[in-house]
Amino acid sequence: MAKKQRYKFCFGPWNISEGADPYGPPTRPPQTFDWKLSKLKKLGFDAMMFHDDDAVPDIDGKSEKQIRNEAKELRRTLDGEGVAAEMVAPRLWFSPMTIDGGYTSNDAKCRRYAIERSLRCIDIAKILGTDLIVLWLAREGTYLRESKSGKRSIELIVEALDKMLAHDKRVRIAIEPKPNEPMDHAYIPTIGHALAVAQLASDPKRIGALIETAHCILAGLDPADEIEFAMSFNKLWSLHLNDQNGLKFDQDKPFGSTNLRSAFNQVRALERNRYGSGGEHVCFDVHPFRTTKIEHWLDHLVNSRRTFLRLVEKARSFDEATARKLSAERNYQALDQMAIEHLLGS
Ligand code: GLO
Ligand code: MG
Repeated sequence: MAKKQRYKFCFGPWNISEGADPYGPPTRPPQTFDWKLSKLKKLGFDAMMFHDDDAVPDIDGKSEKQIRNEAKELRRTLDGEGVAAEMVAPRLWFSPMTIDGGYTSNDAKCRRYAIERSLRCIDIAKILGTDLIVLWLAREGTYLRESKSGKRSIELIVEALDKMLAHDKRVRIAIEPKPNEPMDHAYIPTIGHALAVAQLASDPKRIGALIETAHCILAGLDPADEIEFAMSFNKLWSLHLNDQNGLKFDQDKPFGSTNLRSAFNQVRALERNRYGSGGEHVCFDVHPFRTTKIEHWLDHLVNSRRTFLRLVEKARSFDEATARKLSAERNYQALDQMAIEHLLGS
């Protein structure tokens, strides 16, 4: 395995999913949170990602005090297992209050709900010992172009970010862009948009990004370039590795499942720029195939981590000097074959 392993790995409880899709019911029974947590360390993972209501179920019906108490209880459980909380994300796409979006809803009451919920999410994160909030802005976009104003929506997103930044002086917000699904178009579709919006906020230093492989591909962009773009600004604070076959629904396939060469280049980008040296985690936002049997339920996580570590070896043993020489000679044909041979092995 890799000679010096600096990577820390994590997944979320939603990554051990039951196989439901818009056309059919679950194919596996739900597993308890405690079961998922008990597996985490054994599989070689260090931390868990949380939605606010993964941490405090039925959060909307609970008082601030109840929310804090339950978060404290979870913190004790996590400490007992030696598992860290990587981040907490407000789930702003489930409630009847977020049907038309959260921060950009056309209904002021719903916008207030979204902000309040985000502030509670920050309280939970603090109790769980992380300063990182992830915003996947699922419904901040339009189904219908005439229904919202693009400029007003950005103002509303910035207002929400500012309220969150003011709520806790230490909190950092990583925006997870995705161009579509569930919306036709999202207002923050790429890392470039996320980092541009950060500049409008009251404290741009505390707004960064999370890159997900599948989301880059859905935007028609190269995940390795997106990684290097964010890292040029020191803004890559988290990472959702997975895979995606072309422009369709978000597939969340195991890392490297569709395009091994692209997976190699993502890992090479992380290696070159020392991702993880500031404590950042490698998270796998992957799902089991719908066909997966109960006894193989965790294999997509184990396999993604294994593929990642094997690609770390491939990145470290890639002949960078020869690659530089071939690039200088503009012999891209030879460089292409060299990359292919390297991945194929001897
Ligand atoms: C969906 C997203 C989702 C987020 C998660 C954390 O497309 O990738 O899984 O990563 O909700 O906010
Ligand atoms: Mg994700």
